[in-house]
Amino acid sequence: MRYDFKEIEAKWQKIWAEKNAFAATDDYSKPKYYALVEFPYPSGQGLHVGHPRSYTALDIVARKRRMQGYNVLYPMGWDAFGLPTENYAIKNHIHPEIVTKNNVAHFKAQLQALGLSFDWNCEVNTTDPDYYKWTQWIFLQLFKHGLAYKKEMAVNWCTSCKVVLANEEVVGGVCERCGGEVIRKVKSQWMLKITEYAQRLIDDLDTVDYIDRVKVSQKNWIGRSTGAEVDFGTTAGDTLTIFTTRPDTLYGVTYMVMSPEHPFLEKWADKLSNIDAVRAYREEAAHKSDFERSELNKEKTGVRLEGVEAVNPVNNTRIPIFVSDYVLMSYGTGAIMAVPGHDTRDWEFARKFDLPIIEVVKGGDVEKEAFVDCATGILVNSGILNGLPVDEAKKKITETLAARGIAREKVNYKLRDWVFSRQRYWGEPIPIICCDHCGYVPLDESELPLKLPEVKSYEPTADGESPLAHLDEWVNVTCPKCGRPARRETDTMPQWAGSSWYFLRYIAPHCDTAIAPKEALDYWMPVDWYNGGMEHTTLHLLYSRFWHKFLYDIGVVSCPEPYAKRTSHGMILGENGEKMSKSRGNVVNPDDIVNEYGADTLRLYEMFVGDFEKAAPWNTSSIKGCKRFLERIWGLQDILVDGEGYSPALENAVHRTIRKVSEDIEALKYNTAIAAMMALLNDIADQKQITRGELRTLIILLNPFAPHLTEELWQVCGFEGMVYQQKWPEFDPAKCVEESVEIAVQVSGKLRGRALVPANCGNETMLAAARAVPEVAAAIEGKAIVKEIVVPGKLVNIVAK
Ligand code: ANZ
Ligand code: ZN
Repeated sequence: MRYDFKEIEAKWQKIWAEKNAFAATDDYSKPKYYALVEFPYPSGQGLHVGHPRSYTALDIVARKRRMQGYNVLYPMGWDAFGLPTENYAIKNHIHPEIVTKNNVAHFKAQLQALGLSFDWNCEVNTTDPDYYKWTQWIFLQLFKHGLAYKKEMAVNWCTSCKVVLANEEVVGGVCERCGGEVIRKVKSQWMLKITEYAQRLIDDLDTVDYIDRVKVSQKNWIGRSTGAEVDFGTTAGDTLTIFTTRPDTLYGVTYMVMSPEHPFLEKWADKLSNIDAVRAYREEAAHKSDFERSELNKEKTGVRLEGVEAVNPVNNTRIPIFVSDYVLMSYGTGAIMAVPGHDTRDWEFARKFDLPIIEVVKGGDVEKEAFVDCATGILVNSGILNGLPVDEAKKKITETLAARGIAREKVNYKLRDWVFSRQRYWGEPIPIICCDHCGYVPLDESELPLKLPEVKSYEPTADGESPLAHLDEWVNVTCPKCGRPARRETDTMPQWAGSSWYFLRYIAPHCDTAIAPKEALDYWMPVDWYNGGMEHTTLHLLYSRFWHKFLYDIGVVSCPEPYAKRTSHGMILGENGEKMSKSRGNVVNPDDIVNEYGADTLRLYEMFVGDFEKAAPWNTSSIKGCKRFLERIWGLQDILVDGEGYSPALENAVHRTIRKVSEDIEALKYNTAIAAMMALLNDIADQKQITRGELRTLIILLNPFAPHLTEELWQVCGFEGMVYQQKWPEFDPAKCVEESVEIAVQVSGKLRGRALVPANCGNETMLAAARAVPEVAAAIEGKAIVKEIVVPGKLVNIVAK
């Protein structure tokens, strides 16, 4: 019988849907398993072949867990607010709601054609008012707890999208979305105090099972740094406080640097004879992003203050003060003590401005370069610190200055508060009313959702206000507190809002009295396994952990962390090894693959293509190999013989395969799980027959990978029920031990070496081991293989010419 994947796949997708086969149940007596993948942004381009890599991987986990007796929640939804949809709507004069609806329908059809076992009863869409009612509700709680506040601040402004970007959205100095130029602009913005959670966000990483690189990059991003604040006197009378991680180097300070935005500069305006130069320099710095300003090997610039000097508290020497853009106002105190002997940026600056360089830790050559890696060094030229190792010197000087009241230990974090305002249309309206008399007044919760009003144009205004600002009727309201005329907030939330809590809504997408009933949240949370892209590590993943911790603090959820386990897949690249993109012309459309080879082949291929965690270039010949494997599985029905057990010759191989597939799925080693099934198939082919017991097991093992084909084969062979309802097979560890035997390898009858192979292994395994012997490989290189003779367990003879 031909393997007619088109008919088979359509047939089973229909049956699963009719049976509601993959629905999570509310039988809370069963053990639960919550598998989650990042829901997609339904862009106009439709599904990318990268999406199924993540979705299939956790589909395999979800299907296996159901077979292991768990009540499984594996949901899907749409992260549908955001700029690309809005930009498309502006260009084509179609309402973003309609654009979204069309894109979602297209995406959904594409996903359903892949046979993913999502529970579509739980589908959510972040742009649905019943959904964003709760996004707004969470915002109100944050506001009421002092974690949402408004602040005038210099923000990253994308000149092309005309929108404020979070630091995380500025990559390499340009807009992450459009590549446009990003400048600094002062605006009043809603901010969320994620910094209040910085330490807990670090500490609780110890309680979750995330892959290391995710933990490391979250920790680096939060950037905890321990040191001291030290007060320097100035001739202006003010105390200039700095943050340093190296108080031990205080005797090596030869100048100070203030950020161009430091408030003292204007305060000192009448004392500074060159205030105009300082102002001009500040103006220049405003055009640079923090990223550019912090770059290590850029040319150092600055202006020396004329009229004010600082005093080093350890030796009372007077030192000059500079403004320079390499010191950021947003970190520490916005001012530093410069130690050119031991800090690279200070060293370069000192060379350029001809400032003294003092060695205070022995071991380098500070005339040539800053001696930075000096943590194990000994202090010199440092008064009371001479002879001390760095660690002790830090402690001693901090204590000494602390006793004088001019220093204190200090922990700083790189993490900044989250800029939560967007001046755009297609986002959740921020449910706040601005009253001249009462300030920011939260909307009453009974008025949620605050729906997005209709507008004629979605274009942001030239002055950067949201298009909502034009809607007088919507904007002008009476203050809920004092009854005076007031205005609605016209900023909307960033795209990251809806995705910060969506996993909670899947649990009860239609609940209208709460995010979800408490007992449902308690049962399903935390998510047991969450897979998603590395690029979300410091954005979505961090934001959602923050929101979840807040919801935990106010008693909405009972677990402090949302995700028990986090893994990440590598990207699927174009056949040329480069990122798939329209401009490179290397985009593979998943629909084409499904049409030509079938969904099961695409699924299997994406899991086989390489190490799950690494990027993998598209490979057309490997996809053909996957198809052939499935065809051979399909052909097993022709060699089926009676017998519910395993035949003695194959028994150990079957047990080993069960173990391998079971364990590899848990360890993200989908490719080697498939390879193990391929090897078993070869062993079966050697036997030229398969018992019903063996086929049964093989079908169940393969089902999570190729669900359609396996259901059909199961039915054709007359097994009872459906595969997805079967119990996951067990293995007998005693039968998994692999005894090995040594075989002789000849090339054209001449002994060339020996190889170790598993006892009772098949011919393919023996041949592969034989060819891998270096002497054999050398002897057959460049020759044509005429014949391969295998004597099981004893010998391989490769006849080559
Ligand atoms: C003196 C010193 C000597 C420093 C030395 C380093 C090495 P992290 O680890 O990133 O926290 N710094 C402090 N505030 C700054 C700001 N607003 N902009 C730019 N640089 C700033 O690094 C802290 C160090 O970065 C601080 O310690 C300070 O330089 C600098 F051998 O003080 B250090
Ligand atoms: Zn009021």
